[in-house]
Amino acid sequence: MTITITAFERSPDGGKGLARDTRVRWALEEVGQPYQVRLVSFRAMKEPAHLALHPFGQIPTYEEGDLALFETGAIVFHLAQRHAGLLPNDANARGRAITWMFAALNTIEPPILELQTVKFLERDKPWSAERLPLVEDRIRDRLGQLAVRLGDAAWLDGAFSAGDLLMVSVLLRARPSGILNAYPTLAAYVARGEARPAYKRAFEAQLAVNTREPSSG
Ligand SMILES: N[C@@H](CCC(=O)N[C@@H](CS)C(=O)NCC(=O)O)C(=O)O
Repeated sequence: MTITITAFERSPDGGKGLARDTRVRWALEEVGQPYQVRLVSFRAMKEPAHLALHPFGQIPTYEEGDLALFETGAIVFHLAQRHAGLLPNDANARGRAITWMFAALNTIEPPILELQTVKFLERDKPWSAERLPLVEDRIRDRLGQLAVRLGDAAWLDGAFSAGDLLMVSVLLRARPSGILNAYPTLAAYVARGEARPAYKRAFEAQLAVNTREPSSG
């Protein structure tokens, strides 16, 4: 069955791989599933056809036959459940890998997103300069704790899993701020994720979209 995901027609990051279709592309590459991409403009994302797939008018979405999903955590989990390569077979190890998926999205990603909000959406507010260090400290607290848990291991719990895929994806969004560099083991962990052939294919695919010449038609 053909898998179709949606992605930005032009990502605001210009192809740095920070838009969330990259993590879905990465998961698809890890499990060896071919996929098609439907590119959507910001305007189209808010129109009824896209809202029927994604109630919040965002990307990415995932369609496979009569199944339509949104939320990257759900999409990655769906792929990991159906295909080998992203979740261990042992029930307890699987539970722990799923725990890391939630930790990435529920515990690590929120303060990182908050930083983007402060920097880009709230920078003209009079309280923005005061709020910035507070949000940065919240990120540092979490990254410090995560670095302690990772220790000198390659991945968070044994073999690479969907938990690592989401954690690396989330940490990548903190890299532009420079905060990640203060945690060399986490920076190395992210680099290990980026070195995976499946990540490279996913990154190149989204880059190709974002660096192509605009069509004249
Ligand atoms: N929690 C959602 C977040 C989706 C999301 O924020 N998508 C961004 C792109 S990375 C988006 O579509 N932004 C445009 C908008 O919200 O209008 C997920 O993980 O899928």
